[in-house]
Amino acid sequence: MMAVQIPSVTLRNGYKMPLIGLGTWKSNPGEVVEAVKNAIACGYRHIDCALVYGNEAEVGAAIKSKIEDGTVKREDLFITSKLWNTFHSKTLVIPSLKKSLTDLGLDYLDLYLIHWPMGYKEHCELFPKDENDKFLYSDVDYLEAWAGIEDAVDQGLTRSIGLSNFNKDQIQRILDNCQIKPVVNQVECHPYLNQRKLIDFCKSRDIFITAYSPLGSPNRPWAKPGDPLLMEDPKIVAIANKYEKTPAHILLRYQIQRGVIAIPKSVTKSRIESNIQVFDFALSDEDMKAIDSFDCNGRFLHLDWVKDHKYWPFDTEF
Ligand code: NAP
Ligand code: SBI
Repeated sequence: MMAVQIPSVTLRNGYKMPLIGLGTWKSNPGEVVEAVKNAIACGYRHIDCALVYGNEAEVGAAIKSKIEDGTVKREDLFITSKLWNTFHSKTLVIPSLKKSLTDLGLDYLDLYLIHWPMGYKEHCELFPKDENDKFLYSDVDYLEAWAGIEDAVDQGLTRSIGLSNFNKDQIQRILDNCQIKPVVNQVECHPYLNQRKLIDFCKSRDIFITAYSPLGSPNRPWAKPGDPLLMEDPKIVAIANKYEKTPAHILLRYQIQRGVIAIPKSVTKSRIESNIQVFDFALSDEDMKAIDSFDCNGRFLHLDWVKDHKYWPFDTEF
């Protein structure tokens, strides 16, 4: 098997970020080691991680193994992690980042993101809730978390920093108050929620969009029978048949062709290998426009169970 060469974008600080990365949310510790090893073997160089996924130690073991067997060097890889919502206080940022580094077995990250603008109650479990199962919040301002994350750059713990799940007003507030600008905003993005306006806003500010749930996150824990399945949408299937590709290929090609980085998750060897077979064909302008037209504000990760948090990001147009 020939490893695929995955193209990169160049971030505002000169570092390169591969256009496709492996997602790791819901990848069980018992399956993610093989998944990451298989991914690196077939050409992935970008892995999307987070402390809250509970599997960074296993991702780290796989990275170590592929460095030790000579497949890659550390500097060939682009490793992202994310600051969880219970660690937004400035004093908690660096210790939390160091926990991710220790688990991943790394001495620096390529990219560290604020996972969500909302803070949750600190010094608790990762999902602090009261006796009625209602989330407990902190009102720590995400600007404080950003200041902590900037210190991490100064200390050499991460090369780049960015945001996740921030709306345009929250991004602008960061830009108006920062010392170091974010290079990326990672958000849900696929044909049902194509994020055209947020992409244009970010592009004008030199911020790349990373598309999470690019395949529609069919295994999200709250999926219900009868919910729409993006990969089975007849309009996507028809385009896939026309190009003799799979629906996943069409969804991933759509993103990279519009300059958006995509991080499909899989623990299945054949799908991990297949999901990077998107650099040998192009969608026509008409098909790109057709896919654009499937937008229906179809958000799968709305987190409306925390919609009364003052920083819940989804109460604006974009
Ligand atoms: P996704 O990548 O859209 O979908 C993953 C699902 O699709 C898995 O069930 C996977 O199954 C299946 N799949 C993968 N390739 C396939 C193919 N070629 N054909 C058919 N099925 C396929 O969903 P996601 O995990 O929500 O999003 C991707 C990544 O984005 C996450 O893993 C995480 O790293 C990141 N993310 C970030 C945030 C954030 O708040 N920043 C939120 C959500 C996600 P198998 O694994 O069983 O193969
Ligand atoms: C988790 F580890 C647990 C729940 C959960 O729900 C929202 C989406 C999310 C997240 O915050 N980032 C993800 O990749 N998935 C998540 C993660």
